[in-house]
Amino acid sequence: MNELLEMLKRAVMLGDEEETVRLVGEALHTGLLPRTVLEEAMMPARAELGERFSRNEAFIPELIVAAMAMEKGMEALKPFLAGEERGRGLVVLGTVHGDIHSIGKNLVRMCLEGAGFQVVDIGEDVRTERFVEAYREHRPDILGLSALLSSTMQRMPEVIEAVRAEDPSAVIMVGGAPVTREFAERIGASGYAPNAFEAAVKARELLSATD
Ligand code: B1M
Repeated sequence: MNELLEMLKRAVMLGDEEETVRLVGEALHTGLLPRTVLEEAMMPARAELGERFSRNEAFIPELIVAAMAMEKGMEALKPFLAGEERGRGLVVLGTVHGDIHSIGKNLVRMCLEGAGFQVVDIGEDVRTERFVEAYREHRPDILGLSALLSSTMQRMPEVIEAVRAEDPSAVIMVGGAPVTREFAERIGASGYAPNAFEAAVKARELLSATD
């Protein structure tokens, strides 16, 4: 890998926001394409950290500081990304009613943005009617529902039913610690992802399936 990209990847993984922004600028200045910076430094940083997390070699605070550095890097990169990279698809994302956990949902948002999706984050403790309203307003390619409590995940089927009453072909992805693939299938979600990195992979898959 290009030495600069390697340094950028390391800066993201260490959560060094200042160095991340500086290296994004330097990489672009040396003529590297924004997409190369994204796909060969920033996304691999997140992927590697995600793998370390799965192996219990990295922990939540590291994921959070890396996600923050990633966000700063994305801010610096976004103006240079062509429409193609930003326009992979639109996702409306929120945590269901009664649930104020935001960290996982925010990581999902960052990973989706990192993968080129435009994301409208409608926040936490989002009532079913608000999901329907946001769906109507934005007509997203994917609606993303997050839940961290075994009690609040029971809201997901209600949201799916209400949104599908609005648009029977709505593509809805669900996730969050207590949510399982089996649960997602049972409630009729279009897709499920166990973590933020997989959410971006799944979102791409869902969109290529509807092309
Ligand atoms: Co809460 N909490 N909490 N909490 N909290 C848990 C979730 C819990 C497991 C702790 C425990 O008991 N061991 C437990 C839930 C038990 C259950 O129901 N199964 C719990 C509880 C009980 C509660 C309260 C009820 C406590 C109380 O008041 N008695 C209360 C509920 C408040 C409410 O929501 N109404 C509560 C409150 C809080 C805080 C406010 C203090 C704080 C939230 C701060 C915030 O988010 N702004 C908090 C926290 C931090 C946690 C723990 C410690 C960490 C959660 C987290 O951020 N994980 C958690 C215990 C734990 O996990 N060790 C716990 C890190 C994050 C990166 O992972 O959120 O799983 P996660 O997200 C992942 C994946 O799930 C996935 O990708 C993410 C990134 O890889 N994912 C998706 C998430 N959404 C997705 C959507 C997708 C796809 C993938 O597609 C759309």
